[in-house]
Amino acid sequence: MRVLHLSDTHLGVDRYYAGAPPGWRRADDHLAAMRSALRLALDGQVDAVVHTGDLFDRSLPPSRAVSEAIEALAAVGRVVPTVVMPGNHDRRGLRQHLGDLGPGVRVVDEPSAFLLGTLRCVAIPFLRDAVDWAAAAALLCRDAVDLLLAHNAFDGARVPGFTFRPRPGHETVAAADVPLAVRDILCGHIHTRQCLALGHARVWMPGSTERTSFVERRETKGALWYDAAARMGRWIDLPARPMVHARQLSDLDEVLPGTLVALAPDLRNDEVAALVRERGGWVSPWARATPQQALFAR
Ligand SMILES: [Mn+2]
Repeated sequence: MRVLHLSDTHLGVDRYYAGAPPGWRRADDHLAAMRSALRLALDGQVDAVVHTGDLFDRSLPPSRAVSEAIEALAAVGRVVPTVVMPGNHDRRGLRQHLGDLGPGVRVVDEPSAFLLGTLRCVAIPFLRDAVDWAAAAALLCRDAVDLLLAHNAFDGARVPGFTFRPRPGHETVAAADVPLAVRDILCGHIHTRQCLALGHARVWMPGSTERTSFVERRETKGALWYDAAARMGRWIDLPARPMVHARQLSDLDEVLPGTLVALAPDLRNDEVAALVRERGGWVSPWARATPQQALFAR
């Protein structure tokens, strides 16, 4: 069976970009990224879809994001069996938002074991303490398991400037917490794409489908195409919003249309504003307050 694995779509991001053109929403980027990942399933290139959490950016998502998620998941569920589970951002669970999406979509709010097509799957939604994670895994993986679905950090997972390591009371799962029956783990949570060798298991992390912050500006975004029979995975690259950190005015020369730009605090506001106006972009009036806030050059 061929599985499309996507994660961390963070639908409904509603950060406010002051100065943006009317109707411009960063949430549209996240929706477009999820739709382009799911297109592979709609085009018949896989036999199942798994979404491993942080479907929404917030535990109480905007109603528009909920209806967009329902539409996208129901459509893919009519084509192939689909599983979706909560991440730490969906901490109130997903069923209350998604309701019943039909027989093709399984919404997993609690640790559970089930068949996905012919695959024996165990799904463990985000748990705050690795001790609870290990207990749930031990309980559910007593028999043979083809795939484990997770939304926790694992020992050795990396994001820019940080490597996750287990410690008491922490969410990071150690190799010893993974039952021996488990070989491949499809995991969300970590927004940086990577495949981690963890004792007898491998942890596949496709990362977020869209950049959620400037920390991710150098990362390629997309999904994972996983062949369960061959136990082989392949990264799928998909377009994401370009992001650039501008430290000097000349850095803006290289900026492609559609780029979100974070400005170094010492850049002169009037010079930046003139340049952006010339290019038909916009500057957030509080673009200078923190490096996270941006201008958008179209
Ligand atoms: Mn996330």
